[in-house]
Amino acid sequence: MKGDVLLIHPPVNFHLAKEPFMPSSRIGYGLLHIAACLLRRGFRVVVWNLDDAVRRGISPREVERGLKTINPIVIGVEMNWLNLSRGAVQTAEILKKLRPDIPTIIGGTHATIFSRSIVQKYHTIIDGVLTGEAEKTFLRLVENIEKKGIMGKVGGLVYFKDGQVRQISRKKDDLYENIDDIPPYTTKVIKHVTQGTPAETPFFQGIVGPSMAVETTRGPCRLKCIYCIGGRIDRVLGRCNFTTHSQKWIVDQINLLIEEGMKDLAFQDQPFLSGKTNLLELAKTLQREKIGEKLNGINMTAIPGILDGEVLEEMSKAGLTTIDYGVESGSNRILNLLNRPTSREVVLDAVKLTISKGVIPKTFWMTGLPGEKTQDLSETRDLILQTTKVGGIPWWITPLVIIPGTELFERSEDFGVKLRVKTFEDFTIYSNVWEKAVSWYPEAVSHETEHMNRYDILKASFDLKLEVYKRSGEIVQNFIKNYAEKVISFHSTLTVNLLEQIIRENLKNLLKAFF
Ligand code: B12
Ligand code: SF4
Repeated sequence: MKGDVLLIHPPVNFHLAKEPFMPSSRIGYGLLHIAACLLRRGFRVVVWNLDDAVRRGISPREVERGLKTINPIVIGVEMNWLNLSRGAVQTAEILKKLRPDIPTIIGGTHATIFSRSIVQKYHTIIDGVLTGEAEKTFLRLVENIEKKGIMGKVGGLVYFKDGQVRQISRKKDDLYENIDDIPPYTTKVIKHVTQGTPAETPFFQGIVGPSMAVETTRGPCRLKCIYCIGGRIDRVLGRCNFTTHSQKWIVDQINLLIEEGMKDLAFQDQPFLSGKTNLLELAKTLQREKIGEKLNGINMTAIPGILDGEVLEEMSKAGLTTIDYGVESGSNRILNLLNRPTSREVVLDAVKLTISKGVIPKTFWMTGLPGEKTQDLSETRDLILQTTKVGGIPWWITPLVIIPGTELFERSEDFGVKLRVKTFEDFTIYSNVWEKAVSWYPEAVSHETEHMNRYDILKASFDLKLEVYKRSGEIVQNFIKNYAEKVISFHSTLTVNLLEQIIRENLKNLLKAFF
């Protein structure tokens, strides 16, 4: 039998007095796919949701006790998201104190972007950052440690030696070219920190039930919206071409999670880019497998206007209940500047078409966009209100956070933007702030524009949220009166009461969400 490997989803911050303003309730499926690859090779893998454990009041002593029950040969700590930056480093620090002999490796999108700074500053507590997609490379690293006692020259590894940060370059073979070669992930690896028994909460709690994201695609998006990393993800994670999982792989993953208790599922990557034929096939496969009947709902993301009536109808019959539409702005001038392939007209048509097929269009909006002026904001306000009249539900209205690796981050000045948050240490602000009843977080606004300072950006999002919140009753009533029946006609698992509860709950949440 091979050795144990411990993978950790860290908390946002061990030392926050209250809940973090950007919670980290989900374990990334990237980490879980790494676990699946290790399991396939015969390693015993334990995943800890330390975020959940910290919320339940676990102490460092209990972490130590938990470690003794596993005795791993390597520990991997997830830093996929900016809000995990502080908590991942703190986790590594605790582990190094307890077990300096066990190599601790950090990985994930955010860690990859800042790998060199992280290693430079934290090399005494972190043995390396493993950059990019890591199913193959982490396995190689674990096997090297098991066989030779050293990490070895694994592609993408950033580490510290002889007073310098060093990096081993990645090769083509460092990732699975065919993503179907990566096994579906299981939540069974997620264990209780102290008892080592299966965790009570392996799933993220959605409004209706336990929910999980399922991977459908990998690789760079062909569209290049300036504020998004999607079109440039090849530079970060190392995969040069966009690729799609087979229908069989997706259904196997879904069925596995259903067996494990999942009730809600989300395709949050880019299935919408896989093309009409592929999406219709996916819909037919899900219908044949009766997936919709086994779940409360399926959610996916899409760009407004990219899905036609036939795809929407078939996906709805397959169980798709909601679509997340990133609308971002109601100003065509701004949409153009962002390189969004949409317009006000396209958005309105997409919302109408989507609800006509029984799928709830959730809309997402931002403020603080480059070039945005008062006139653009009033166009956004106008479009938000128009969409609510035709079946759209505003889900998030938040200030734009400029993420490293995006075109906007790298060419901020060309877009008239002044970044406030630039370095790894600057980004720890997203780990350091605790939640308030309303989302007023000037310290976490990432930038200022030619026309708006950070308070203007916050106020603009706040004003829009209030506009919607004030109309909550009206929005819910309009939806229930005109659209609930249509949604229920496609989805027998939903009821008017449930729809009302979900929409009300979210319109309340709108005031809280920052990013
Ligand atoms: C799908 C998706 C989601 C889904 C599911 C994510 C998941 N992986 O489980 C959901 C909806 C849950 C989600 C949520 C969020 N997301 Co998201 N998401 C994406 C998206 C579109 C695709 C990610 C993906 O699935 N890639 C494929 C998988 C397999 O790769 P991966 O998860 O990165 O994992 C690989 C490597 O990173 C690495 N790795 C990961 N973990 C570890 C750990 C170790 C130890 C090692 C060695 C390696 C390693 O190996 C993995 C396997 O190859 C990306 C954009 C993109 N195109 O990448 C944004 C992205 C990752 N998300 C982002 C953000 C900001 C968020 C949120 C904070 C948004 C919010 N405001 O709530 C939340 C955070 C959730 C949380 N836990 O706190 C940012 C992160 C930017 C940053 N610097 O932090 C991205 C890059 C998008 C963007 N805005 O630019 N997201
Ligand atoms: S926002 Fe969507 S469409 Fe635009 S680049 Fe990102 S993933 Fe692609």
